[in-house]
Amino acid sequence: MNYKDYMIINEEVQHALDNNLPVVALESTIISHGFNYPENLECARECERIIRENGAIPATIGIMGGKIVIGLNEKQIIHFAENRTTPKCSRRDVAAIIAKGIDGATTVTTTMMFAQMAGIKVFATGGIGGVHFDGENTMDISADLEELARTNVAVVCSGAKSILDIPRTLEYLETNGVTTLGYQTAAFPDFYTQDSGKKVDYRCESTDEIAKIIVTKDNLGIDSGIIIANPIPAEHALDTDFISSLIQRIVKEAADQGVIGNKVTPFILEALHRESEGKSVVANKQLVFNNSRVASLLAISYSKIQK
Ligand code: PSU
Ligand code: MN
Repeated sequence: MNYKDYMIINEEVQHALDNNLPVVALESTIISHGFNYPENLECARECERIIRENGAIPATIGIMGGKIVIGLNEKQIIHFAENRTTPKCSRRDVAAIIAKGIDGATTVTTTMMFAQMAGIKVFATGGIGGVHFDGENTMDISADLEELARTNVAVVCSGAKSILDIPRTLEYLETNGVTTLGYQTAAFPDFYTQDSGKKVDYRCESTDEIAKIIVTKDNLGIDSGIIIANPIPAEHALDTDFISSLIQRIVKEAADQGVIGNKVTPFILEALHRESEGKSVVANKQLVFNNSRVASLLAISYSKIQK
């Protein structure tokens, strides 16, 4: 047996892959753990709609009944949206979840893994995981960073959330050879705002330019992901002081309550959505939509070069 025996690729996505058409991967942890119901469902549907509108084919990824599904259908997406207790599936969980025949919501890590297995090059999400505050003591460093260090998938995101230690996250990426590209920006965004105060490695003006870098990396045999940092649209960005003081308080609450491991990110997201009176939800949705759009353009640029 090989990995294909554990994978179901939907017909439309398979047809696209066979014919070098642009495909954009989407994750399912953002559905089960990133938003409440029914916003999670609306968001998942809207990302797919935007990808189609921009000329690419969406492939939302998740594990259902022990099978890796590439391109969840409407009913399957509803299943992830309704079942918010579906376990988060990171690299360490994959074999156990598949062998047990249960469901798993794919994170950035596992969506990258499965996208690569299926032959998908571009993935859109909100923000990557990273080094948590006090990570030098807790060792809470997202597996996303390790995956970015080894898997050849381009991740279009709005940087990393300011619930994370962004300078240390960027140091970690540098050590592991992961390039950060800014889409029409030189600043590394921090999710709710356009500028974390840190810089990306290279600013790019177009998705054609980005696709050329990806192809060059692959031709050189350099195995790693690439981060395409796409800032939240200005009109949806939150006030820096408002969001950073709220985050500081919530991160402290999480630590005081002893929240650890893979519960940390969902705990903080949920508290933020609740305590920002919905502002963070709107911002979060809008940046994911914008990332879906840019990922579609990038997938198109990439398939043009392949042809
Ligand atoms: N950032 C978000 N929303 C999310 C996540 C990150 O804005 O839902 C999810 C992604 O799936 C990411 C995961 O891969 O959280 C990181 O979790 P951890 O910190 O446990 O590695
Ligand atoms: Mn963690």
